[in-house]
Amino acid sequence: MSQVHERALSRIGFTELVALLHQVFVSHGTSPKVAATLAHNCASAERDGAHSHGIFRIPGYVSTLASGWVNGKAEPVVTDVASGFVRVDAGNGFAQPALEAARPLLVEKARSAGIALLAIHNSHHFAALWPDVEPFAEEGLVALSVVNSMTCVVPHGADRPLFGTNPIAFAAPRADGLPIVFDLATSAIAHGDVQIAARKGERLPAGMGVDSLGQPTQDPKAVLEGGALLPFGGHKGSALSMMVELLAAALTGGNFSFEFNWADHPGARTPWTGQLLIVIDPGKTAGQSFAERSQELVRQMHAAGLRRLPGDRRHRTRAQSDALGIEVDAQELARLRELAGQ
Ligand code: NDP
Ligand code: PYC
Repeated sequence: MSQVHERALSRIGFTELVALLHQVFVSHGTSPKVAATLAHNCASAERDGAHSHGIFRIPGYVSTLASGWVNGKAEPVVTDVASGFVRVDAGNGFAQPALEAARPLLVEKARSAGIALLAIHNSHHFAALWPDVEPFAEEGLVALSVVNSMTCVVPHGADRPLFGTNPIAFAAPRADGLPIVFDLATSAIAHGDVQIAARKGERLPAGMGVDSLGQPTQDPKAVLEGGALLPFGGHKGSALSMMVELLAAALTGGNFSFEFNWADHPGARTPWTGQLLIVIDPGKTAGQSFAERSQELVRQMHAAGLRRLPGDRRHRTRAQSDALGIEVDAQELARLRELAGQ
């Protein structure tokens, strides 16, 4: 007989959740400025139902800060490298405050040159990637970002893990609607979702991972304990993951996913790598405006029968959260209050 465990759920407003998470981060060693950025990022993911990178990640942030692996008070150093190239040394801190520090210069360059690149290195990214690109599209720009993570993916045709789960996120404005945004791991499944499946006692879909002997498995624990993930789409996803390593690490000056060693920092969970953003001003496009062209593409996709665009589910969940409050597990919320010292 299967047992169903009922979870008690609570609701919390976005502003209240941001304030609670801010307190958690500050209590565990970040500066108030870094806390503000991370709290907003994490609460946004929870609000949008991006559960693998919402409050589920808080224990990982806390244990990482306690381990001394990351500098929660780092001050990013922004360098104006060339007409279309901005570099940030995140100072062994989080990537999002580095992006925030470089953002005004990046946008100024993108608007004047038509395109600009931001290379962040010496950084830790432990979050969803769409919050990094969506705001650019909200102000009429096209943005693409890649970040590499930690070795846990076997390149297609290889024998052992090397790549990270290496997500790619893209955002573009459109004339009559929310920006078009997608954000996807280049592994068949995000590492966070494997952890969630293991915690819930659920099996993975077929074709996502292998066990410690390299044999296909649908047991998330076998993947996490000595096993590995596979790229999505065989050689195609593997090539994209390789591209992410090159752009996010080699081009930025950050670590490849296999280059850092956190063994001396028990509790460390945040990959110490790099992140690349490319921002384009579509105002330079010839002919009809880009936003009208992207609207036309969406119209044709819907006319072809498409019901769900990437981002639709997230925005539906966001609307629900805005109307009713963000739905969170009551136990997890109580744990957050404890971590905040409340
Ligand atoms: P998903 O596979 O859940 O979704 C990928 C994208 O496809 C999303 O934009 C999603 O939109 C869209 N989508 C999903 N299903 C459909 C569908 N049926 N029809 C149309 N569109 C669809 O994401 P992943 O599991 O690959 O990644 C989850 C998160 O993990 C990402 O935010 C990623 O950035 C993060 N991550 C972060 C890493 C890091 O190092 N920081 C490493 C790896 C992953 P929607 O959101 O609306 O569902
Ligand atoms: O879910 O794969 C993932 C991930 C890695 C680093 C942060 N998230």
